[in-house]
Amino acid sequence: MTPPRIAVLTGAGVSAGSGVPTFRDAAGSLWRQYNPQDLATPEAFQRDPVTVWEFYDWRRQLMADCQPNAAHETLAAMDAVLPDFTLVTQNIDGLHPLAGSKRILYLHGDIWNLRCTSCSYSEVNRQAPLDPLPPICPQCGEMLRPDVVWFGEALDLDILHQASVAFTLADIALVIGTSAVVYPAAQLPLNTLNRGGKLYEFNMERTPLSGLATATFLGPSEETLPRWWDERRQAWGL
Ligand code: BJW
Ligand code: ZN
Repeated sequence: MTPPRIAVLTGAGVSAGSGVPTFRDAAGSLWRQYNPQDLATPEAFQRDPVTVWEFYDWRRQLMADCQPNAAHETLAAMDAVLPDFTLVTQNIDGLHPLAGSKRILYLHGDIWNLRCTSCSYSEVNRQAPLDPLPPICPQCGEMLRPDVVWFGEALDLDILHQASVAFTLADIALVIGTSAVVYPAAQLPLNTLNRGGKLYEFNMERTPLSGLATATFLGPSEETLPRWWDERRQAWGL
């Protein structure tokens, strides 16, 4: 049997089991403690770059100690055996490549990349904590910023287009650990549904997508996803 074409959208919940804080759900999640307008917008960075950098430096230190969990590992295993497979992630934590995933589209950037606010300089940088803070561009002396997409900023159009095509062509969309409230990411799985494909959701709770989903598997994705894949893999002879 030919394996189906699969497109996956992941969010912060896929890394929750690895100890990375989510944004919107539990008591300890980031936006319960901090106001996104003060920390994750270009205006906030312009107003107070030091505070914004301290927030990102703290998260880099926290993420540096985190390891991929069984959900990341399952996605890497799927990447290795499925001929038509695309992983689209909203996460900036770098745990998908660490688990071994190869075909990854990063919608909201990567916290381990820094880029200049003035010239075209960018670098991969895993130093945590950063020193100096804010970091300075070695090419022009201006400030570097985290290479992430803040509210009100445009996503990379080429990456968004590739993600859109993958979900449109997919037979199955997997939506894992996202509250599905941030756009345009949240609308990607609708492309699969609109073309007659199936949507499977893996989350601790129901989301705005649950009513449309073919099935929602409630529980930690580090448990539900490996189980789902084990059953399918055998049925598809993989
Ligand atoms: C588990 C679990 C476990 C827990 N197992 N599950 C249309 C309508 C309304 C507004 C807009 C719209 N279009 C655009 C907007 C504006 C805005 C937006 O969406 N606002 C809404 C919030 C209302 N969007 C933008 O500004 C975007 N830009 C844009 O649209 O520009 C126009 C343009 C587009 C395209 C081309 C050209 C131009 C940019 C959005 C950038 C988002 N940035 C952030 C910060 C990144 C950097 C950083 O990390 O600091 O991205 S915000 C934050 O939210 C982060 C995340 O990627 C994103 C999504 O969050 P996610 O991943 O869903 O996490 P949570 O915490 O919300 O949910 C976790 C889930 O996991 C929960 O459901 C739990 O239950 C679950 N869970 N443990 C499984 N173990
Ligand atoms: Zn520069």
